[in-house]
Order: sequence, then structure tokens, then C-alpha cells
Amino acid sequence: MAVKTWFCEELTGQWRQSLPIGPALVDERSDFQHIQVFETEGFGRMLVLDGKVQCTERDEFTYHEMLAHVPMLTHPKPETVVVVGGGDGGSVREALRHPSVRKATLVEIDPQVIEVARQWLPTMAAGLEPGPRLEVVTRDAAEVIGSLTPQDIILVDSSDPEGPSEVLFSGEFFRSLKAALKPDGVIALQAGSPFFFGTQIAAARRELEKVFRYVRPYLVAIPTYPGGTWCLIAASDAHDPQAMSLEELRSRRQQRALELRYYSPEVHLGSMALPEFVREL
Ligand code: SPD
Repeated sequence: MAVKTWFCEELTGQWRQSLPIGPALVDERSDFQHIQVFETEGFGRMLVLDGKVQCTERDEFTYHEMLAHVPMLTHPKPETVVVVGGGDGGSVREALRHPSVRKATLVEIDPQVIEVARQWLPTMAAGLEPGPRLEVVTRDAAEVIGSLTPQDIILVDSSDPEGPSEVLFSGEFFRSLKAALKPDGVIALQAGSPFFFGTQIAAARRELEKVFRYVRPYLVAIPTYPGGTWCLIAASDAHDPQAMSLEELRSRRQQRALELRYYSPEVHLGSMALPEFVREL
């Protein structure tokens, strides 16, 4: 029997997860990080940054749909969207499904991630196809965010709250997001695993609550992220993502002709019913 090669991600010395892989399709160091793409046996192609799984072709839809559509269906008519990070293209692909979007701006610090996605991850990089509705800015979001015109939606599709991404979970960054939003804008960000990043999630929530009126953590299932359960947070001063009615969400989904595989109005509201240990964070 052939011996398999396994990719192994280790998290905080408490957890390891492994997937059987073929030879690396990409294995390079950019100015910012170690970028790898593997063919896996069960999850299609997989993007790994600094040893952490970012997305696989098979399960990325769960995360990208929930990061984008919860805030975007909370908003009555999203026309302008900024995606921070997310150079693979998955989040911007979902944002552009909304016909009201006139302009989506992807702010990704690492141009090499975008190039790799365009070459090796075409289903996600579909969101990166040049067109009149998309602008790609390869700069540090923390520097750029202050110069943006006010947006309807901001999606923070960062890596985990440690190392260089820690700044994206600070009160200062959240205040700059608010300054870059219209008064009725909505943001969503990825906040990490409630099992492994509980302290960081609690801190992010506290900081967000100082800045926004409504702050709503919600959960998504994604098998290739450690623990398989991931916490996202939506926030706004004007629209409460948890107070949306099913009828309104259904009607917006229909008007926008969204055909999705994970998000539904029921899942939108259900994802905010938090297990006690997450609520207590
Ligand atoms: N544990 C990894 C979490 C990464 C979240 N962002 C991934 C980017 C996918 N577009």
C-alpha cells in the first residue's frame, strides 16, 4: 500500500489536524508569509499561509458565504463593499453576487497570494476577474482604510488573531472601520475558533461593543479549520443582523436571485443562537 504524505497544522500546542496531500503545487515565500497550495485527497486544492489552512476548494463556500451574506442581506441595498484580506478571492466573489454592488474593493497586503489564487484556485479567484465593479489594492489595510470613501459593507477576511493579523482585532482598527463606513453600514469579520481563540473573541467583542451599537457573533461549520466551528462577528450602528425577520431576509434573497449552498435566511438567524460557552465569552 502506498504511503501517504500528510499535511499537518498545529495550533497553540493543543491541537493537530492532518489531511493527505499530493506534492505541493506552490511552495514559496513572499515578503509577508510562506504560501503553499496542495492538492488534497478529499478537499480539492488547499491554500496554506504560514502553516495554517486558509481555504480548500471543497468547504470554502461555508465560510465565504456566511462572512459575506449575513452582513449583505442585513443591509437593504449594499452598493459599495471593501474586503480586507481575502486575497484568494472567495469573499469578493460572494459580495459581487449582490446585483446592487457597484464597486467592490479588495485590500490585500500580499500580491503574491492574489497571483497564486489566480493561477491555482480558479473557483475562488473567479471573484478576482478584472471588471468594472472590482478594484484590487495591494496595500496594508491598516494604512489604507482611513483614505476610503464611506462604504456600505466591510468584510474582514483576515488570518487568525495572532502575529501580523493581531492589529486587525484591535480597538483602533475597529474605530477605523467605523470611520470608513456609512452611518448605516454593516461590517463582518472572522474572529477565530471559539475553542482555541476564546480570549481573543471575547476581547474583539468587547472592543466592537465600544464602537458599534449592534455586535452579533455567529457561527459557521468549516471542517478544515481547527475544531470545525468558527466564529464570525457582524456589527452595525443602524441594522441589527439578529433582528431581521425571516420574511425580509427571504424577500431580499429572492430579489437578489442568490443561489447559495450554505447561507439561508434560517441559517442566518440560527447561526446567532449561540451555545452557552460561546455566549459567555
Ligand atoms: N484558521 C484560518 C482562518 C483563516 C480565515 N481567513 C481565510 C481566508 C479565506 N478567504
